[in-house]
Amino acid sequence: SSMFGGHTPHIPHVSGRRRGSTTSSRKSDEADRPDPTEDDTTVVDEGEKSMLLSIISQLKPGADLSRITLPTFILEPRSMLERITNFMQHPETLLPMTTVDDPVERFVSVVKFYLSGWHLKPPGVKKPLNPILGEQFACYWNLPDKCRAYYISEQTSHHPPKSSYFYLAPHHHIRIDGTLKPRSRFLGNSAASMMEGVSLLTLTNKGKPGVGEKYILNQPNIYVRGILFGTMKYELGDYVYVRCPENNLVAEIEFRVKGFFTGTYNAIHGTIKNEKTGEKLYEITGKWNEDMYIKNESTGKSELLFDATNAKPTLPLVRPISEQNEKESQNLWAPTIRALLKKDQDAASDEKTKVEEKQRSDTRKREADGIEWVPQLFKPTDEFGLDYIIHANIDGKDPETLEKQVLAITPILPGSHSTGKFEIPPHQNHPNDPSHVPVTEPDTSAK
Ligand code: 2Y5
Repeated sequence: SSMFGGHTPHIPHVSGRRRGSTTSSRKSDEADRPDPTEDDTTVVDEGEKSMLLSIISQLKPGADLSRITLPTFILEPRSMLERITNFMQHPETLLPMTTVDDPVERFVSVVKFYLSGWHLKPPGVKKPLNPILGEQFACYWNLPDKCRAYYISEQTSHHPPKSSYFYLAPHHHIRIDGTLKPRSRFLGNSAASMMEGVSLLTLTNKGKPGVGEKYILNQPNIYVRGILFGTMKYELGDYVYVRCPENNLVAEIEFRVKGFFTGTYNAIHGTIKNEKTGEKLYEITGKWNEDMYIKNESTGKSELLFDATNAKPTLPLVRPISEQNEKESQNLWAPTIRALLKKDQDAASDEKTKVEEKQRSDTRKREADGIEWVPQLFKPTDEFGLDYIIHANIDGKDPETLEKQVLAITPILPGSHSTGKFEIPPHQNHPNDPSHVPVTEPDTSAK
């Protein structure tokens, strides 16, 4: 592989097919947002290239990029906490899992969900805003069957960056817990973000197929190639797994970066196996941004698993900015995002610096006072290598109770407000029970 090589051949600028917007669903500024296409190359102009070169000239291969401030023209106009929701934007792959009776077929449906999210990305080579410590983002989906799904996230660490998230589709009995821990390295003509951290998908349907089953997933790494020479290109790489210990099933999937002379872009190749017997059940091939196929090893029959080219995302909905507090992503970064959308890099850089300077002075103050920062919505856990888990009991016996429990964690729906009780001063340790969450029912009338 030429991943570490310094001579990536010029990659032609491919203009992609248009697809639906993958950005925030706030109607107010949807029109200002870039129209995402399948394009995953970026042509930087001379000024931009010289900016990158001046950064690179100070870096040795292997250098940690997490403390380097990168130029704003590579920024996607939203936070990583929001970017993670791309994963939940294909409810048509996510929601059917709890209706599948056969454990192997159910596993295939989880793998299908897992593979359906990677094609959702901003055009070109962009990275989301690095969330500040304690930044929060919450959203919800109106699902086709009139039910809702909810997402809550918080930046639980700044150095190293850790984004913790929680997703619940109460009526579909699906819960996802995860922490994403990107570690970025400069490699020469390329940069890599190693996507550490796991996602835990739990089926909670009492009395239905697969109750209590857990699926542990990890993410492919992200490479940007052609920084010094040629055109910047976004690639996914390395091995990922989806594992269901209850049924001894594992999918091992390789995201293949293009070889120096051989191979194609965006290819995947994987197998689904019974971990106990070693029996190979399925083979998976295709491209994560186009068609993906699955072949049944015993029948030899191959079929389309997911068609990413024509799949339309279901966008999450967010409370209006006027209702968001100062820690919430879209509100916190609003001036930066506005400048990025206008391509005013100086203003974007100034606004971003303001937010980050505040974070620095808050850190200094805490250090001076000898205070340890704790997340507000998540608590540490040793389970499954998750690092953090939502700080609330989500154990309701029926979907309605579950929904109430989620809505009590933090405002998600328009018109819902947090109570004073919920605002824990940043210097105070979290009470070790979920009794701090507001008991008042959020107003669900607004939609
Ligand atoms: C930081 O600067 P920045 C500064 O670094 C930090 O020190 C400051 O803290 P402090 C802080 O305030 C801020 O100013 C730099 C660094 C931060 C990278 C991440 O400029 C990106 O805001 C490296 O941030 C890119 C490498 C790989 O950023 C490719 O290290 C990745 O760390 C993406 O933000 C491709 C995009 C663009 C890259 C283009 C060119 C690179 C040129 C390099 C030239 C040397 C965390 C890393 C984020 C990686 C982005 C990953 C994409 C999103 C994937 C979503 C996956 O204390 C979702 O000094 C998976 O004040 C969900 C799974 C669910 C099942």
